[in-house]
Amino acid sequence: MRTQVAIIGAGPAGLLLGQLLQRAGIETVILERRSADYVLGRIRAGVLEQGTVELIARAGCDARLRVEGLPHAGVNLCFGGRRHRIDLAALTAGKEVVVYGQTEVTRDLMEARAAAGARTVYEAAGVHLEGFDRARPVVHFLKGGIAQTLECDFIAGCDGFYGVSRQSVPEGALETFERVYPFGWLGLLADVPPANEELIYVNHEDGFALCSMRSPTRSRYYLQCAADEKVENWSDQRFWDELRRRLDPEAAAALVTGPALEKSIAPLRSFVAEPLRFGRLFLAGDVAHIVPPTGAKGLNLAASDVHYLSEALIEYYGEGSSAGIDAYSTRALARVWKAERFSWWMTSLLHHFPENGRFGHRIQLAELEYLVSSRAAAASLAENYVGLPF
Ligand code: FAS
Ligand code: PHB
Repeated sequence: MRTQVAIIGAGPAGLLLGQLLQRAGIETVILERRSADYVLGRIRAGVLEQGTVELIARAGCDARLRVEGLPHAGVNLCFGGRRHRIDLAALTAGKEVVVYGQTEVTRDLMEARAAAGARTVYEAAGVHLEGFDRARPVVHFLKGGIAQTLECDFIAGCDGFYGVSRQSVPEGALETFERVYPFGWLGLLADVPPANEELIYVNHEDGFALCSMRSPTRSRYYLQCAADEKVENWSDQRFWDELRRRLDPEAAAALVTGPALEKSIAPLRSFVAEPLRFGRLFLAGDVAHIVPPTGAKGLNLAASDVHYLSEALIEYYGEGSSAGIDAYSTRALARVWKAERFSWWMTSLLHHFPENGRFGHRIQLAELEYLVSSRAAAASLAENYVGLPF
């Protein structure tokens, strides 16, 4: 088998890159370890930056997003039992975010890829990368127990934090930076109307909470929990009671409860691997960086990398120039680190850190009061939340 760009991973990064390249006439093959249903079954991100929406549109996959996506011109901060709205649109000359689940983005991209007849090999096992430090990289894998070989010009490692691509980089060629947070997020998905039409981020002395949604009839909620917490310890009722306790009175009164469709705990970490290019291997998405979801940046950063990498590869094949691929790592990382900072800052501001004591909690409250009383401070939060320019 031969192609121009071999993509490892059919998550948002791999699928979006594949779609942008195929529309530019560049042939790709995606190798995905899991089944399509398994990939679609993972409940993850929910908020798209305007730049991500524009990229999905450039990929020709925004039809359903335009109809079902929920544009949000504001976001709410709740602390001391009071809720304050940050007017994103007013503070960013009209920019908004769109609430549209990662599952739906992935589904739209999968369907577009299949309709274009582009090849995705699901349940590809034992992926092994070879020769990306030379002109003719090769990817080996098993399909149905049969050994296969994919020759290509370039490999895009889009296989997530636990993927094989970053692990394939020679020892010492990679530098990593990491911060692991002493808590996790217990998430619950339910077919109940949202407690509020916009998101609410809560700083409560017993822990962070977030009210989000997937549609006017499907809600997504999160509670800060211990890093070693077990989801089995949380009945639906316990979750709803604790969430109600952390919300402001109006949201608590508006909270509609119901049976959980999904309940899971995600660990929180900040992580960056540098650089993002090794000869003819490029890293894009969670394979290269992880952010705590407090800033709603994970999926959007995957799209950011894909913006730069797709442009670079289209320039290479279209104009024979390697300027873009030579600059990819530096350009992508410049935006990655700004989103890492914002995600770390939102996490530090909104979560309960027992080790920081009462003084630490008062500093958080002082910063929150400053944010909701200073246009300059609110504008800084707003321009990062809607997404800095590419
Ligand atoms: P992904 O991990 O989505 O996709 C990588 C793909 O590669 C997967 O399909 C995997 O099966 C495949 N793969 C792995 N190893 C392979 C191999 N060896 N061979 C072939 N394929 C392989 N972001 C937010 O913005 N908001 C959130 O609320 C949020 N919640 C999250 C909750 C959890 C539990 C997790 C893990 C992440 C969350 N994220 C959130 C971040 C998430 O949305 C990621 O940023 C996003 O999925 C990144 O997309 P990809 O880079 O494509 O990686
Ligand atoms: C979500 O809807 O899953 C979501 C929204 C905003 C975040 C994190 C997760 O910051």
